[in-house]
Amino acid sequence: MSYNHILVQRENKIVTVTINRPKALNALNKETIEELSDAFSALEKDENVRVIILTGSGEKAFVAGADIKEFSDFDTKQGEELARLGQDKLFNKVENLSKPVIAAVNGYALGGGLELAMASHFRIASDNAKLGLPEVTLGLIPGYGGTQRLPKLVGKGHAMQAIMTAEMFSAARAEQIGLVNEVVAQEELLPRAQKIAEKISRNSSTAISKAISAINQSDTQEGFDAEIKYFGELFGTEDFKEGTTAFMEKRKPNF
Ligand code: DAK
Repeated sequence: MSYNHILVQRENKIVTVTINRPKALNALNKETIEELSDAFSALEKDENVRVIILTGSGEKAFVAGADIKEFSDFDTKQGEELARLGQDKLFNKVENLSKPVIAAVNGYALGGGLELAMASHFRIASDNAKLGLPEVTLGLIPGYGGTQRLPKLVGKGHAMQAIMTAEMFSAARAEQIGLVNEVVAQEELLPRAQKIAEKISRNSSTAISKAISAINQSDTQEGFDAEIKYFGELFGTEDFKEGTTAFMEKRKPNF
């Protein structure tokens, strides 16, 4: 499928998905959400893809939120329907993807943009990034999982303050409270993301997919059961044989 609002670029087994509406600071309109949903489904199925980097086009924004011009005349029903559809089609899909998704936050990550970064498996940011959930300034609350994912990442107190004040975090502050893992200079952002992705891609993709699923259940009792089940299952995989054999033969594994 060809896309109007996103770019999908491949380098070996690492794919970079770039949200490409720089004139609107990469705001997420319905079509962009559909395209991202389609691209993530295709990448999930593609056996030649190991890791996905998600970023925004230009030097100013990762994603400056949901497209305000598009939802400004929605009513109650449309709001709820679209929040549910967006969460299922994109945000939950990204979070539960069996392949790692790294958000490379290259500027503003606001509202739906920060929610998309938070749905990704982890985040690194450029030093000019600004992150926040300004929905209450529009008379809304975060509608793409922000009230649920932000407290898990930064704790309830920081999440309450961020959502109530609608203030933006600097990249340094975001790193301090655990919202992003690392901050680098803007020109270093994609090379750094690529380097992390390469490191991940040398490990067992089967094991990584189980780890993602287990970690995603980490705040439930089922998480412990899932870990036990996956752990057992992995003993029956080719990757387990290759990993342990390589260790014994004092060589690097070839997954
Ligand atoms: N939507 C649409 N256009 C946007 C946009 C957005 N979120 N953010 C920026 N733009 C557009 C601007 O309108 C401007 O377009 P033109 O006027 O040139 O046509 C262009 O991008 C450049 O923006 P600025 O001229 O404003 O650039 P500045 O550097 O001066 O300011 C800024 C950058 C990021 C501080 C500012 O653009 C800004 O405050 N943007 C809005 C941030 C924001 O409030 N984002 C929305 C958060 S709320 C829903 C589910 C979820 C949500 C909504 C509904 N349903 C299920 C229905 C989520 C809502 C949110 O994300």
